[in-house]
Amino acid sequence: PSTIYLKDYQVPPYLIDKTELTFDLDETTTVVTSRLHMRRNPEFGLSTTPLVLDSGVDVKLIALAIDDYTLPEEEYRLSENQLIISATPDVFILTCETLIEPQNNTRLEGLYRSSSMFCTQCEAEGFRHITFYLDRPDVMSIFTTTIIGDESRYPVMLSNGNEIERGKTDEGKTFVVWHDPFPKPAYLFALVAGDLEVKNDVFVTQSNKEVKLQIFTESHNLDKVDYAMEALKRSMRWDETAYGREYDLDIFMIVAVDDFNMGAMENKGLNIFNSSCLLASPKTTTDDSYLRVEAIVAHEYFHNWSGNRVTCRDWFQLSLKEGFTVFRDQSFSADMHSETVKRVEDVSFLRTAQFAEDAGPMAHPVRPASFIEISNFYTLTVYEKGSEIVRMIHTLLGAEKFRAGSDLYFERHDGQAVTCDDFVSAMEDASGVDLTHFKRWYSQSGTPVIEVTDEFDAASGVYRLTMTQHTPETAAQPVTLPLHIPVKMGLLDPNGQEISAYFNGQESQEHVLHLTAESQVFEFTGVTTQPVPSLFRSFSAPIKLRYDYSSEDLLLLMSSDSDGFNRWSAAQQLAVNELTVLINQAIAKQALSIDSQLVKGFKNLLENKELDPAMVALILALPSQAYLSELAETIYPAAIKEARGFFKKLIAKELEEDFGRLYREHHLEGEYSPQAKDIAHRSLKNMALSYWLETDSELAHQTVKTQFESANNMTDQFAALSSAVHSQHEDAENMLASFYEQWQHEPLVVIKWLMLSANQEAADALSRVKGLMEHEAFDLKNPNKVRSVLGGFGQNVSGFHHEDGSGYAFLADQIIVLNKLNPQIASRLCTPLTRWKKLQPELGQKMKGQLERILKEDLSKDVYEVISKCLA
Ligand code: B3K
Ligand code: ZN
Repeated sequence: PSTIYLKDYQVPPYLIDKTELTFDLDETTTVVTSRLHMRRNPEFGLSTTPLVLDSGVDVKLIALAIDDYTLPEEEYRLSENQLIISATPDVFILTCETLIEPQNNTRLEGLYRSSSMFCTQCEAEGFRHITFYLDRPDVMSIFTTTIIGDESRYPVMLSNGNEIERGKTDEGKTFVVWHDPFPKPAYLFALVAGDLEVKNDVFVTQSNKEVKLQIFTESHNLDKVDYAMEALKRSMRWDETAYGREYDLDIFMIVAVDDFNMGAMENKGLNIFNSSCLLASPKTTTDDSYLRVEAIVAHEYFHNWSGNRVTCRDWFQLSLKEGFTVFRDQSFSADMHSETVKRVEDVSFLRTAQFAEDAGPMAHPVRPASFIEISNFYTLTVYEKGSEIVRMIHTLLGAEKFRAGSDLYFERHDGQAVTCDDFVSAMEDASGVDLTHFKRWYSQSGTPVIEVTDEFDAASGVYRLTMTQHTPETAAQPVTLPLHIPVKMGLLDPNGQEISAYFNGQESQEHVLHLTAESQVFEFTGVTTQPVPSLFRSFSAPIKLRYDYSSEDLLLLMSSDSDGFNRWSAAQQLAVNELTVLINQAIAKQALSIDSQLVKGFKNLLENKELDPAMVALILALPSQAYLSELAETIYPAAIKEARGFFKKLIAKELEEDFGRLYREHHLEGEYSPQAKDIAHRSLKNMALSYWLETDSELAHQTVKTQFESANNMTDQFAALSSAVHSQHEDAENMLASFYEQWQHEPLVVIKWLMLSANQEAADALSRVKGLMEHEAFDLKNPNKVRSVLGGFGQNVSGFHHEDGSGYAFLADQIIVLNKLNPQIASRLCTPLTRWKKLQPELGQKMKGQLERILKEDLSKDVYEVISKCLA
């Protein structure tokens, strides 16, 4: 497989002004006819360049014509992934008839079947599996789509834009014509056909335009779309107020499908969602999933401007739309609920998963310089770190100038396919802030490490912070350079009061420092006592901080910092410090013991009734297995697990009474609602329960069962079940079985059950997971189920990291099978194997052996890229 480079970008030699598509849908072969109104691109220069269209192996060519001239075979060349026509006029219509077999499409890209319906997924390069095309985002075209199908099977036939015509064909089939007035790249094309029910609503935009809103699902799911509909309306309103962005078509549609490779897709006017990211009801959906539905509905809707009206020039610019849109959806969720809670959740995820990616063999800049398979670059780096870059621009410019920048960006580039540089230029031009140095964040990978030391001179009242930055080198990036890093910070006195100090002549309790050099000194005056620095408030940059905080410092920050994020972060740091001691004892096979300061911090925390229960719950959550693995120099999975288990029990025993009390205080009676206040109580109650269960309390053991049996909502029921499973409750097996019994007809609950079951720690974890794959509920062709079982297993320490290597071999077997069936899913499943170099050597070598075994197979580009980079 070959590597594609950003530096080789060229404008397209041809343009497609109009695209007319006809789909004749059928159970066996679907006929696609395209009429492409093409011309040579004047910007390209050379006027003799052949026309090279992208094609998929699965597309069968039937007829090809330029204007009215049917091309004989000697006038074109067809290879595995291209159709080449050497001579064309300057302006012409290319007509092409192709056959595809959506029912055999297990890759779930292009046109495919999901249960009884037809649906599409074209981003990034799926359209070429439908017909021959210039399948690249800088070719934007006006689409008109005719869908022909049997009315009784496909009463609903949808595509982008507005329905402009409907009628019967001579054979008695129904046809529907859709027209989308906005030029778009092929990756935003969508088609859906099926026997679907619809929920209708209306949104009136800020300029008083009525927009018809429709959510389509299979009939048994129609009762679960109300929440998504409300979330959609909130998103539409928010984008008007926060960004001045109004919706632009007369209709906005969303369709839920069960088989989908990722979360959802922002096709123009016709979003397609994985049903797990759209459907919600109190009895079947947890609070987390409610919030996820809201965030994803918002994310896809926001793409209408950040992605669709202004799109990407090429796929290296993916973060232009994804980083920005993640930033937008994070801000939206923060506004709808709690800003601090949202920030903690996002940062915790970033530090765990994106940092690990940035330190591993697939590390790449937010704007990658090369790839083999673009599907592999829909990553945490492009999305989450990309969002952090936009957030830093927001911090550097301030809210008002940032808004001016985004207004200018949308105005300047509406209808265009542009680059990350264009985005930054708009921000600079509207604000007058120079972001030249800052832009390095887009091209340099790796997580910067910031070392901070300080000195205080009581006599002069001067406090100095010395900051040094360094980004780790990698093979692909032998030299790394200093970045422009915004450091939001403040100082606390020993009583936890904010110190008002002078920096650069300005007196303030909070400062934004600009760390731009490799090493810099920042001097504060008017400081009367030795302060404790509160650094990188709200996580003002995606970095790793090294400052030698004592446990007392951390306890002070934890209880008193005015920045809620840093209160949480201090608690995490203290927990990490203490867990590290325990992990090292476990590695050395010593008895575990610690005189924990964190317990004292927790004690104070639990006595403070003023605090947001959601924040208390987050602070109580111990650093995860995954986060501790990311932090470790060498990962000892079993030692980390042992240390976490020991620590949790220790805390639970010390604070047993508090956890029992918290449980009762935060238990809600009455009807379920997914509003922030109630979610907060449930999260603290269930966190308390999970600790309480770690004690020998008979009452706790009884409580978990009662909650499991009598909860009126999935959050509480599933929390009880998970806690029982993770604490190895004696009834855990029975509870799992009865949960399946109760919910076997709800696929979205079944995937949660599969995940928890696969995740269950046990000596025979592997054979249990093999059993799950044989279970009636499992289906290898359904990505949600595969992710649940194999993803869940990848987090199972005793099963996946079994010392005999059987867990790794099993995952490798599954990757090899899925590589043929669905390369995108197969490639994602490789992630746990990408950490082999950091694993304790005996395990790392076993993992490596499996990577080498996979590499010997006939691999898709997707899997090849990941595995070969792991072994490089
Ligand atoms: N843009 C899509 C992701 C497409 C992934 C293609 N492999 C969803 C999103 O980010 O909104
Ligand atoms: Zn997106």
